[in-house]
Amino acid sequence: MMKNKICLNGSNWFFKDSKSTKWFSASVPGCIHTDLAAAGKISDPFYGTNEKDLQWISGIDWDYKTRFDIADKNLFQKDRIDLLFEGIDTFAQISLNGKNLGRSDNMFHEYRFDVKSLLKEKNNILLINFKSPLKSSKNLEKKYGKLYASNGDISRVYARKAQYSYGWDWGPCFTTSGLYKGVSIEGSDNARIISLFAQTTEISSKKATLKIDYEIDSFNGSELEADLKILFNNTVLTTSTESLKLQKGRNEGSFKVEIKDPQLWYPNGYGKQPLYKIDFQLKCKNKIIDSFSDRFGIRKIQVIQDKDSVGRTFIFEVNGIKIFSKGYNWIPADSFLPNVTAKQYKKLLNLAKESNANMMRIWGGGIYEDDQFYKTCDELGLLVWQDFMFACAVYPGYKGFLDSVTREANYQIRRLRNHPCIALWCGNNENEAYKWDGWDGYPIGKKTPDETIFYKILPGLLKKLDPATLYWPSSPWGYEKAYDSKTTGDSHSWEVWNLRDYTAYSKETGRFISEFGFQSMPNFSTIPSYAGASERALTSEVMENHNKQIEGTSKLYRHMALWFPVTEDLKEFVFRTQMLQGQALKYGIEHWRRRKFKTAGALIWQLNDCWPVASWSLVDYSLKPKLSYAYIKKVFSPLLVSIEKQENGISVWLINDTQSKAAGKLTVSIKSLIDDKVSFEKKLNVSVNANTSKKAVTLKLDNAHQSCGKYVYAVFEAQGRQYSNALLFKPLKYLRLGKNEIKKIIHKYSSIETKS
Ligand code: BMA
Repeated sequence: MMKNKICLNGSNWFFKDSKSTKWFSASVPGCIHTDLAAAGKISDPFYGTNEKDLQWISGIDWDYKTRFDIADKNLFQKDRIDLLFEGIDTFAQISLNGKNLGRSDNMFHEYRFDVKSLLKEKNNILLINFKSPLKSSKNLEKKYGKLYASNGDISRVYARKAQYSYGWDWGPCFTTSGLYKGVSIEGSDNARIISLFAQTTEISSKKATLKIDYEIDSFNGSELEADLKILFNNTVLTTSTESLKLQKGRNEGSFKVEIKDPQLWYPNGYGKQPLYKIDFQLKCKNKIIDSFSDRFGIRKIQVIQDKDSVGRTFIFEVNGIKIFSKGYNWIPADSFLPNVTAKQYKKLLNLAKESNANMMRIWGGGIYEDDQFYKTCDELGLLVWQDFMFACAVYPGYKGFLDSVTREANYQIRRLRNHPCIALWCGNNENEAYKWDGWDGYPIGKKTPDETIFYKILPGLLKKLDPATLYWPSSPWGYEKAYDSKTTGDSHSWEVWNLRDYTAYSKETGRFISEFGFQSMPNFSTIPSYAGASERALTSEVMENHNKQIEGTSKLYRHMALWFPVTEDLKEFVFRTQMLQGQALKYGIEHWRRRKFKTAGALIWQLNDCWPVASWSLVDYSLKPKLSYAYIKKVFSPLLVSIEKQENGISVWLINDTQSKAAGKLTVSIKSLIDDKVSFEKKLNVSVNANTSKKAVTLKLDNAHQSCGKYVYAVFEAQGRQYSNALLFKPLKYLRLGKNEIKKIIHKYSSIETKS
């Protein structure tokens, strides 16, 4: 009776160019670019300028096929037999045994086809004909009209497909096709569980009340038995059994469950991440016909938006504790999605956690991430700011598009809402910039065709499917000024990297900085993976192709020239850009952490890369952290001592994200980088209350103490540990030293800054 599931992923897949007759061996989950490379038909897409020569791949149609037998004869007795695709990228025509099943045009939801009348015991042929994604989106653009988009071909807005695959300012243009997730045959009797949602409605120290919502598709309207169990550490805590009188079709209902002495889930740095398990079984005459298991956490997450003298706060609060959100923006971990393994997700997210982060933002130009991503965030205590997949554009508003988005959101919200890490749903990335900031010449103030999506469809679905989690229409967004308000909502801080020196972060007073970033080179050891020996010069075509921002390389030079002598030595260039990235981000983060909770979050753009490239990432494509990562780990520390430059001296601040008061000895000294001489020293006893920041002392310093080569060094000794920080008075480029000596001093200062 139990549901049969036959997995069709595996080795028996083939692919070909639709016009040819010769098939090649393919892998599924598959992607045309990686399959072509594995078959030896193209060379490494990431190497040199190969990207430019491989654009033809997304301009033509491709076929994937598999041949399979059904060994389990019982399957044919099932009431219903479905062919299930967990993810099709993107425009495809699907047929089984020569019969057309239907089309796909959205990679963000599953596709299910009834195949009961078509399936045979032997020699089933499943064929998927992928239409060129580029031609498909351009055809839709021709039909419905040109819209607006920055990054990639503008027609991308018509494709419900990962937008970065059309090219981004950190990623190549590989507009992929393929089956990037599971494919299976599923046979069921009587009914199928569509979804289950474990929602905490009330928490006290003694008990938590849960509302468990279920949705069931009944094929024949029979009466079934439902068993629900809640487990913790493999021990059954509660069991409920009910008889369900189901109508034919979709049925909804809920259970109320109480859990005694609930163990609450906390973000990293604030407590543990206990996970409960829910088991739901549907039975017919005591035989299980379908079952569903998931994990969930008990926690209450709110975003405090109280009115204050400037506007409104924007503070995540978990189980009553105000959180300063520290973390990263996340982009897909590869241009070719099937390449990303569970190990990679774990490695990258562990690096985020190890750097004292507590939040990840899944940015809207990528994908709703793989289950592994959310499971790992649940385990590590990383809150997730989840964008819906729309970025930097004006999207269409015709009915077919809105229906597709509705199906997608319905599917994704159900898939993700049990994860305790999900902290906020956000409509899109930077789309409001068109209406409010006139991006790409869009008429300011003019209604955009996609408003129904962000102001009606998505909030409407969430109200029903995940009412306790805040829906935020866009990032950045504010009430009075919808795009990038500095007084309410979240803000993206890009003036520094694009236009100004990093000290300009001190002017940025946003309430929650959901993006800010500073570029650097990838690690020196990563460069040979894309540049041959003769190409390893900064201005070579290959190196420039591996910095996708317009004038990105020249911005690296410009920022370097503000602080260091500019070097042509590649290894040293890598070092100095990564050091500067660390210094710049540290400068911004310290400023925002000092403002705690006037500013209540700092999410760095970006944690990771999708190929080897010079970008804003902290960990490059080889999964090796950059030097800048060490800066972040230190500046994200729950207890931080921070030095702020003043007109005639300095102030030293203490920032405490822990839940207890910290008291200890503060030593502030002025040292010389050249001879290590101490020209000034002050010791004092200081303290800072739990979850606050405080200016501990202001010191006047005369000019002699502030000359080039001198730096302030502050050490706070508390809770049996030392917390140190350093600040330079003048850029090291002013030191009148030979090339090698200045290099030594730069490296020396970097190790002082990163030493924990
Ligand atoms: C942001 C993002 C991305 C972009 C990044 C760097 O605003 O939303 O679209 O890649 O800036 O320019």
